[in-house]
Amino acid sequence: MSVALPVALPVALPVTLPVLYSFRRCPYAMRARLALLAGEQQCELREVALRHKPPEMLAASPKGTVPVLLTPEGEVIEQSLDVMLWALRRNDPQRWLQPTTGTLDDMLALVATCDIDFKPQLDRYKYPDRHADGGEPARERGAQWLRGLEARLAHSPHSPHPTHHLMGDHATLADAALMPFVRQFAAVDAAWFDAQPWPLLRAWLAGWTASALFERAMHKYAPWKTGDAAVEFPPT
Ligand SMILES: N[C@@H](CCC(=O)N[C@@H](CS)C(=O)NCC(=O)O)C(=O)O
Repeated sequence: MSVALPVALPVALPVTLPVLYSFRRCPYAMRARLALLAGEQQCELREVALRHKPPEMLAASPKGTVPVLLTPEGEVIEQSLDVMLWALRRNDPQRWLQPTTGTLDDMLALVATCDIDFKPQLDRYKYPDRHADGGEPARERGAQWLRGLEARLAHSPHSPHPTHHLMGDHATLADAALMPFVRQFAAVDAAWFDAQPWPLLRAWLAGWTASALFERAMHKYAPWKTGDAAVEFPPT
């Protein structure tokens, strides 16, 4: 007599997604979301209102800035650049970590100049009342750095497509990491920015802001609160 053995039925395991605390308009969070998109990493996105940071976020990352990524393994990644690297080291189909001009270290050094040198000038230019050396002097110091980007774009190999990138013949982490900050700088006084002799930088910025990738990165989410159903990023 044959005995029917119990058959193990496939069970759909609950998938624990990484959790991304994000703020739509934050340039650091934008760069993180761009890299999560490029790396095709699905997350649960929790939109943060900066005036009402969720206690869950502050418990995980008391410094209280976005973005913060909590991995299913329990890792807390609390710097935007580290979120980018986390996503792209898992999956990098567009070779964002493989510049064809310079190395990954050169790329990280360029991002550091954005965060350390350029961002303070952007803040001073954007909010002149909050800084003694704000306004036009800050704009000029920021412009100095932007001239460097224009020169980089001028030297980038761009055939067969007439598109220029910061670190070689394709877009990389550097372009995505810097773009949200250049975008903010350009928006402070668009007429002034458009009058500068930076055709390549303008085209680079326009290309990024018109891209489908950026549109997906800027999807709108309602602020998250405890108990809300999970919403996914990228949006489905
Ligand atoms: N070094 C951080 C900076 C992040 C940051 O400063 N984010 C801003 C928003 S754009 C923030 O969360 N500020 C806290 C606040 O405004 O309370 C990173 O790269 O992630």
